[in-house]
Amino acid sequence: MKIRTLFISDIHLGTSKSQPDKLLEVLKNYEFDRLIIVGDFIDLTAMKRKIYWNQDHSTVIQKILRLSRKNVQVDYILGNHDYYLRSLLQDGTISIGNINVCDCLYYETLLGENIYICHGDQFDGFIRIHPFLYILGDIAYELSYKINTVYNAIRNLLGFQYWSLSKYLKTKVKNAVSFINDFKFLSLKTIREKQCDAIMIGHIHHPSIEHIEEKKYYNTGDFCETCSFLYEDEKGIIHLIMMDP
Ligand SMILES: [Mn+2]
Repeated sequence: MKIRTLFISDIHLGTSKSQPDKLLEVLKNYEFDRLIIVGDFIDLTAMKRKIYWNQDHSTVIQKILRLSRKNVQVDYILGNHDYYLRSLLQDGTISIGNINVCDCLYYETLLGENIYICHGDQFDGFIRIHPFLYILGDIAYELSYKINTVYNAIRNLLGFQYWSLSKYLKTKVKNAVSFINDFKFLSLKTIREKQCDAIMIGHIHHPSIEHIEEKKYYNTGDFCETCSFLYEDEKGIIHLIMMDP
């Protein structure tokens, strides 16, 4: 299918939770002029502890490099899991091959909607105030993910449907501190400060397209659990797709 731009984030390559096979499916099924990676593409933070890598992880990178050498404009916005690359940035941007690496960018749709795009960890008060607790949370998340795999293997044996523990925990725990709402509130504040029509982030693995006070909030989701992404069609409309887990 021909589209204008594909927006993806939170692939977390290098970890076992990453689902590069799903992303490869998307890269195969869509033809696009521009690819915008909204952070946490390669999980360098997790790879410092433990590396998980298979052929699909390599193929994703090769495929994107190949696209960037052809006619596709590729932008790579850095997230908190690939922030090590931020030290490479000079004046906020650097090019690796044909890929433009940056911290944020402005994007205009065919309909003239002006979108400010960044990974979103900038709004994460939890990371800012408790960086150490955040790392602990990350480890707990990985652990819950493993427990979930075993639990679902049993459910599957008994003929039950897939159920996501970490998604459940995330909704419960983060709702308790109105985590997601804080994101939307800070996003709205940023839209006003940057004087644009919309904001697009990733980071919280919670895909959505929403109207907030006449502005728009887009979240690209992730390729770990929800396997979701956004795209702009050739008419300038942005769509959210959630694949089966
Ligand atoms: Mn992130």
